[in-house]
Order: sequence, then C-alpha cells, then structure tokens
Amino acid sequence: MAPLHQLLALVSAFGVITIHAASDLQKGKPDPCAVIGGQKWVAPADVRACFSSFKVDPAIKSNILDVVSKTLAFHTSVNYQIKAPEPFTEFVHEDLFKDIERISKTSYPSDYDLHVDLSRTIKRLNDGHCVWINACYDSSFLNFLPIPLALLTEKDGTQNVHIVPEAFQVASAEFADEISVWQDALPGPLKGKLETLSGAKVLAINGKPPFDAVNANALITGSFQGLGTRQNAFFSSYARSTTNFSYSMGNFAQQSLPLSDSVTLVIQRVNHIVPEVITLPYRSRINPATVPFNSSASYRANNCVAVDGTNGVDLQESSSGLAPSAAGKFQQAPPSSSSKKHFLNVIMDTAPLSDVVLPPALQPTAPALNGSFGVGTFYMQKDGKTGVLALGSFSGADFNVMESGLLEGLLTLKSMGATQLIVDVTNNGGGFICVAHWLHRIIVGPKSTTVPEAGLDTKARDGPLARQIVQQIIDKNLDPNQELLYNPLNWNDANGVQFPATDNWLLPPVNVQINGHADAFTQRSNFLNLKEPDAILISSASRLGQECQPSGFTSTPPDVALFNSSKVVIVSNGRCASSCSLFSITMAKEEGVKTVVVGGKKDVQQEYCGTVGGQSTDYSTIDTEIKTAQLKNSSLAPPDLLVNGVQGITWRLGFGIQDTTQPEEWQDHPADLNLPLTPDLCAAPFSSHAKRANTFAFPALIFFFFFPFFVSVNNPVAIWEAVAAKLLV
Ligand SMILES: *[C@@H]1O[C@H](CO)[C@@H](O)[C@H](O)[C@H]1NC(C)=O
Ligand SMILES: *[C@@H]1O[C@H](CO)[C@@H](O)[C@H](O)[C@H]1NC(C)=O
Ligand SMILES: *[C@@H]1O[C@H](CO)[C@@H](O)[C@H](O)[C@H]1NC(C)=O
Ligand SMILES: *[C@@H]1O[C@H](CO)[C@@H](O)[C@H](O)[C@H]1NC(C)=O
Ligand SMILES: CC(=O)N[C@H]1CO[C@H](CO)[C@@H](O)[C@@H]1O
Repeated sequence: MAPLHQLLALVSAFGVITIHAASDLQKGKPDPCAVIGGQKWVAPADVRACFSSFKVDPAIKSNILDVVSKTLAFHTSVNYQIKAPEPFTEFVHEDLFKDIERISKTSYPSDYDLHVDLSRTIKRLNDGHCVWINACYDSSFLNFLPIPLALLTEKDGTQNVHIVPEAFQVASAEFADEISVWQDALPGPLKGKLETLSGAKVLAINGKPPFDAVNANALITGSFQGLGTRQNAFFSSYARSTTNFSYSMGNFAQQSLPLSDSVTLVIQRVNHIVPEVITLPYRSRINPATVPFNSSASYRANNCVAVDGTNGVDLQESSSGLAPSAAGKFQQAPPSSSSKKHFLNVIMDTAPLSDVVLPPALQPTAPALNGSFGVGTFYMQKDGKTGVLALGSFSGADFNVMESGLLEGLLTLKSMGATQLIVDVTNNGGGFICVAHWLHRIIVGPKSTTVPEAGLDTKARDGPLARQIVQQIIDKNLDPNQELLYNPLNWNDANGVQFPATDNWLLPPVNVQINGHADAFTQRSNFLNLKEPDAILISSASRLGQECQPSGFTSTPPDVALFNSSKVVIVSNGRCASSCSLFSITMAKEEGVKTVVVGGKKDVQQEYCGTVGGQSTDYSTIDTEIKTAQLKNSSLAPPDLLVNGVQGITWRLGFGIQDTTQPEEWQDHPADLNLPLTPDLCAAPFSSHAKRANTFAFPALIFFFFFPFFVSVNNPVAIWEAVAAKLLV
C-alpha cells in the first residue's frame, strides 16, 4: 500500500506541478513591458527586455526597407557616400543599397535588433540629414549617467578625460528624483559622495583607455563626417536654446537606446593621488513624449505605429493644408512659428534636443541686448569692444523676427562700441536657409560673395519619379497654392530667374557617374555668377540659383559691412551643421573669417562644421509630393509607412567654394584654432570663490578643495574671453 500511496502522492504532486506549469505557460512570463509601464525611472535591462520581446514581423520589416529604399531615391548623396573623397574617405564609405539587401536577408532575434542594425547602417553615412529614426525605440527612454565627461588639457599640454567639474550641479538639479540610486551605488567610503567625483580624471573606462570608448562611440554616433566632431559627441557641451543655455550630456552620459547597464571607471579624484574604481549603473528615464502604457500591447499600440505626420497627405484632399511632418521632433532645432513656409536645412538625431539647463553659475550674467530673440542672444564682453552673438539655431523663432533681430542685435553691439564679433554656434544644427544667407550678408555687407547670392549654388536629385511629380504638377495644375517642393514656381535658375509654371525644371537631367554608379541631377546652367576660370567644366554639373534674395530677406539689409571680416570669429564644438555650415563655410572660405573648435583632441583634425547639404527634407514631405501629384500607385513610390518612423534626406546639395565642380559636403573645413579647455580657462569666472576660500569659512573651503582648477568647461563667457584674447587682438 505504502508504495502505491507514495506513487499516488508523487503522481498527485507531479499533477499539481504540471497544472502550475501549464497555468504559468497560459499566463506566460510576466509581460516585459508591463514591468516598465507607468514608471519614470527604470533599469535599462528592463527596457531592453521590453524592446527585445517584439519578434520581427516580416511584413513590417519589408515595409520599412521599402520606404527607406524608395525615399533614398530622393537623397542627393547615396552614390557619393559609397566612397567619399579625401579627407573623408576613411570615414564615409557606406554602400546603403548593398547593406539594405543584407538586412533584408538577415534574420534577427527581435525587431529591436533589426532596428539597431538598420539605424547604425544608415548612421554610418555620418550624415545628419540622412537618418532613420523609429520612435518605438529611439529616445523612448533616455539612458543616463550622472557624470558627463570632458576632454581637458593640462598645463603641460597633455590631454585627459575628466568628469566635468559641474557634474554634480547638473545631475542633482536634473535628476533630483533619482540621484540617491547613484549615491547608494558608489562603493565603500564613496557611498553618498557623488559630489566628490566632480572634476576627477578618468584613467580607464570599462578596463580600457578612455579613448577606446570615445572612438567606439564615434563609429556609431553618426551625424558628422569628421572623426574629431564625432569624438566630441561623447563629451558634454552647451547650446543656446529658446529660453536658456541648455546642457548636452554627451553620448557617454546619455544614450538614446538602452545600450549599457553600467560603467566601471578608474578615476583619480581632485586632490587625491590613489586611483579608485567605481561602478555606476545607467538609469533609463521615460521620454515625456512617450505615450503611457501598461503592457506590450499598449506600448506597441501607443508608440510604435504610424501617427499623424508619419505619412504625407494629398493636399487636394486635406482641408487643413500641409500637415506637419513627424520628422519635426527629431530635427536638431527648436520648433518655429512662421506664417509663411520657409525652406529648411537642418539635421536630425535619434536624441531630441536637450532640455537640461546649463547650471546658473555657468550662464552669462550680462543681460541679453536689444535684438535678442531667444535662440539668438547678444552680449557685450567686459572689454567693451567684443560683441557676441550666441546662436543656437538658424530656426526656432519666427523667420521675420530672426532676420530683424539679427540686424538689430548687431547694430546694438556697434552702437555700444563693438568693433569685433564672436558668433558662437555650438551645437547649432541648422534651420532656415535664408536666415543663414541673411546673417552672412549683413555682417560683411553687399559684395560679389553676398549679392545676388550669399549662399551656395545647389542641385537636386533628378530621378524618374521626381520628374513625373513635376510633370503632374504642371499638367494638372495640382499645386495652386505653391506648397510643393517640386513646383517650378518655387525655384530660380542660375540666372536668378524664376522657372515658368509650365517648365519641367528637371528636364533634361544631367547624367553622371559617381563611384561607378549612374546618377542624375537637375539641369540648368548659367555662368554669369561664376568666379572660376573653369566655368566650362562646370557646365556638366549645372546648378540651381538661389531663392533668398530678395523675397527671403524680409528686412532691408544695410548697404555697408557691419563688421570687418578680419574681426569676426566663429566658435563651436565643431557640431555646427546644415544651415549653420552654409553660414560658417561661406564666412570662412569667402570672407576669411577665423574659426575655432573648442576642446577637441589635439592630434585629430578639427572641422569647424559638417553635414552641409543645401536643403533637407524627409519621407513624409516627399510622400505629400507624391500623393498630391497622384503618383502613389507608381511602382517607384514608397508605400505608406506602418511604423512610427522618420527617414531624413538631403534634398538639394550645395556646390563647393574651392572646388566649384564638386559638392561642398565632402570638402575640408579645418578650424583655424582648436582651443584647449585648460584649467586656466575654466577657472577664470570662479576666481573670486577661490580667493574667498583661502580666508573664509568652512563651506567655501570645501568648495575650494573640490574645485581648485577645473571650474567648468561649459562656460560660454570664459570661452568667448579666451577666443577674443587669442584671435582678436
Ligand atoms: C492599462 O491601461 C488601460 C488604459 O490605457 C486600462 O484600461 C487598463 O485597465 C490598464 N490595465 C492595467 C492592468 O492597469
Ligand atoms: C534698447 O531698446 C530700448 C527700447 O527700445 C532703448 O531705450 C535702448 O536705448 C536700447 N538700447 C540700446 C543699447 O540700443
Ligand atoms: C579690416 O581689417 C584689416 C586688418 O586689420 C585692415 O587691413 C582693413 O583695412 C580693414 N578693412 C576695413 C574696411 O576697415
Ligand atoms: C495610377 O492611377 C491613375 C488613376 O488614379 C491611373 O491613371 C494610372 O494608370 C495608375 N498608374 C499605375 C502605374 O497603376
Ligand atoms: C538658469 C536660468 O537662466 N534659468 C532660466 C531658464 O529659463 C526659464 C524660463 O525662461 C527661467 O525661468 C529660468 O530662470
């Protein structure tokens, strides 16, 4: 009996176990997205578990690849980017169509893995105009560390990576509700003493020299051709925003995907000799733009499917006119309100613009002068002769307000006695094309390089579907309000003469071979404005004229130069793109204005800007062109995108200034000065604290103890003073 009982008991126990197992199976494992639903701060591993739980849907995968491929037919640069000319050959050599073919044949463990591969593939173009973003993953949660880094130059000229001196100020203000997690994660005697890490020298990152991590990031960060510029992305920086100077954490301290769970550093704290090892966790914070969810199903439904603006509209059917493209929130420029549509040249990024505020101690204390308009702010330096324009974007305020404000601000500086000008375009991702030309024109006055054109001649891609769009607009009068990019009435030929409404300005195309591939660009040639003797050669690369003067200049430009160009300096961290590049390049190459990059690695060429383009746009905008032209059923037209994605492109590409036959995009833009961030430079504005510290009470002593030299790298006024001292004597 006993054995039978035992057997029954076993069977029974087994049965119970089986039932439990079955019910676990029925319920499934805990929903990985429910784990992170409804919370502000979560572990990156949990975000990854949610993202990785979505299997690849073959129909969605092929939809994405189809939309991206067919949109790339409108991107000017695909064939150039197979192998860029020197000095960028080493950094831009991506054959997108080969890689998209590879991706289509690869099987992925999850939709997230597919996304990472596609995103990085397109980022390898190192072209901030041509970026694939899927809001289901990119920046849905931002992955943070409380210790942004900077590259500082010691007195003997050696450069070392440091935790920024202002790290704790930034982190305690921005991450007040999470800082205790990092405080508690510090080992042994450092527990609770996050503040003492500020300014520390970083000797190793995850067991390797810090620049291993800097360079690994440079391979995946995208956006800029130059290596130095992509290295700089790792480090913290600032930007003029619409209300303040904002603080960019840099790619080390902020990831747009949950890539890392923790970092182990060997550090040497300020006033310490013995290196210490710390491990800090990354923490993921939900993006305010992410729609709340409490399950995988609601995460997908709320954040991963196409939304208003993902796809274009037929303007004939849309009563509200042009819907804003979903690309807007990833453009690296604050939103603008402008009554009339103005063409943009602006880069996109998988991370949104930062809304972290630069610590108050680092913000300029002088009042912003007349003419300031938020994202563009004027200051007079203490020397009484150096005026400063801090310009965080070429859009981000009303178009007319920007043009009149730029003029008023420069005139205000002059009336106060400014004889020299610093234009700080740190992290300026571009914006209105005509505002860039306007600023060039008003600083240097009317001359052959600014009238009738202050920018670059351009060409658009001339594919078969683009030609059909123009023909449909003409034949069927489909764009009476002149809202479409391809409307001939929106463009001038190189004589500055508007194309007639019935002129298919894409015919005949200019057929060329680029890197062994047949390509075609818009035709229209005219040699009136050419300064080079090799004009005949250029006829094979004919060009569009400019469209800013007179209609894109909404204030009256002065008839004299406001500043002598030998007394103008453009300063940034190299991360000046798109319309910012159009401005900086014409100022540097045509007017001889000096350029400065701040804080770059000294043995790496620092480019003062990158990602030039000419005019940028995106899939949704092109889809509106196609739909309004009644061509959505063409086999060349991308289908409607099913996911919450954005694909940016360069729609017009600017011709070069030195080599006028080739795009400016891959010509060199070396900065005149790579300004090292030194202890001296950083210390300047805090010297009064330091002096007080010697004689005053305990708290000041503590302050002095922890900040003896490196007071701050992200100190705009200190940087402007150093630039004036070095380049404007
Ligand atoms: C999830 O959210 C939906 C509304 O978005 C709500 O109806 C549902 O009850 C929630 N479920 C749970 C388990 O909280
Ligand atoms: C700034 O504008 C105010 C109001 O228009 C004016 O009173 C003041 O003189 C201006 N300041 C300068 C320096 O132009
Ligand atoms: C501009 O500055 C340079 C160098 O200081 C000087 O030679 C030139 O005469 C100045 N031009 C004007 C128009 O003042
Ligand atoms: C597309 O649709 C139009 C009518 O809307 C038709 O005339 C045309 O033949 C179609 N083209 C293709 C390629 O199906
Ligand atoms: C530090 C700083 O200047 N903060 C300001 C940022 O902008 C907001 C809104 O204008 C102000 O309220 C803050 O004082």
